[in-house]
Amino acid sequence: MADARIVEAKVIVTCPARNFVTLKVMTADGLYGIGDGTLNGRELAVAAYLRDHVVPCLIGRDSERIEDTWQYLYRGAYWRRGPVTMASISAVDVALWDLKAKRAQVPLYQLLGGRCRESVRVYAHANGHSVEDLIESVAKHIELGYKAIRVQAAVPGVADAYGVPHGTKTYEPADGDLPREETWSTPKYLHFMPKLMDVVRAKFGFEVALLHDSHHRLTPIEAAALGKSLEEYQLFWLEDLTPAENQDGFRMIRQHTTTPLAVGEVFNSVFDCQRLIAEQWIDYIRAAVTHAGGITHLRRIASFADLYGVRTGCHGATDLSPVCMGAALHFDLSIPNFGIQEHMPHAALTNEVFPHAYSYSGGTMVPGEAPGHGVDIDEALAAKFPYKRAYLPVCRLEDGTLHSW
Ligand code: CS2
Ligand code: MG
Repeated sequence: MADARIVEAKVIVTCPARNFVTLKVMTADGLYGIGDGTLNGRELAVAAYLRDHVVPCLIGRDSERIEDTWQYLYRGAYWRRGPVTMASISAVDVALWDLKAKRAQVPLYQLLGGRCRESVRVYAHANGHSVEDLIESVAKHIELGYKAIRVQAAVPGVADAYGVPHGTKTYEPADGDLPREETWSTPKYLHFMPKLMDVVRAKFGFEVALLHDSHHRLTPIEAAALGKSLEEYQLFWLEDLTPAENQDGFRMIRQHTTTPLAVGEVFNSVFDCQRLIAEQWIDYIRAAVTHAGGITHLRRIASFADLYGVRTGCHGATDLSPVCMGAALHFDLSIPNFGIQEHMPHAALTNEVFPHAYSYSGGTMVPGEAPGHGVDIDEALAAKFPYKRAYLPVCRLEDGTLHSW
């Protein structure tokens, strides 16, 4: 008889090219499942929350009771929501789904209702220090088979545009031992964006889907103006136009533009997007498995969004570990209202520490057929890369005012 009681849970913090927090949950019958709890720039807070407050509650619990464990950690903590809590709950939730699917010896998507599609459409990141660089980067990604591409370029006269690497390194924003300070100008950006999209569409036509991320830097009326000025370029979406703490901010954007809107990579609960979805102010919800309470809660968000014709577009930056990517692909495959999945490939070293069954080809990904979510951690290798403090940058306007990064 399988004994699914949890006997041990380990928090593994490792830095193979960047920091990751992984939870490994072991059961009495010798199986284990793993979950991602990485919160970029605040990793050790999640590690401590898990180690000091969550792990003691897991020992002896029945790992098969996923929903009950979710409720226990969410309602049972009294203090609800917040990125640290929800990333911790997610790490547990994904580890338990992994365990359940391994015990059933099926790939996770089978437990989530089976496949709704053959593969998962993904989008890549193209960027450039100049328009010419960006064009080159888009061309390279088209060659790699991507049918959907996010475009970010340096803005003339602006010291640091979001999404463009410093120097020749691959783009990885959390690169400072202390937060690097960047400088930003919204008027210059708003002036430049239609010119940029004009060049990209002239060069590549309208077949490739184009996306763009404003990274929370605009006010609602500036966002509305941007959406309107880009309508003729028929973007797949404009992302994070304005900070979404005030969900009603999106009402104004929606009144002015038909450019599709995506938001939600920093959300950690359905309550962060309840009005955005119910009022149909957005088209894509970007919440991620790791930050929005795991598969259990993300499914709830997706089901709610489906009622209002809102589709998913899960965050998939490199600060979400391969464990998150694996889990996300099973989720993407299994829900009716899937939209697109972000794909920012991990460094080779990250992939070595997290061997995985998922794969990319021709603009799509599949999670693979391995039992569970199909992602593992090589603990011996992970131990060779200790945590290294790294912060995301902060952003200031040209007059020194602190702005949203
Ligand atoms: C970005 C992220 O992928 C995206 O859309 O907004 O790269 C984001 O900046 C990082 O995940 C922050 O940790
Ligand atoms: Mg983003």
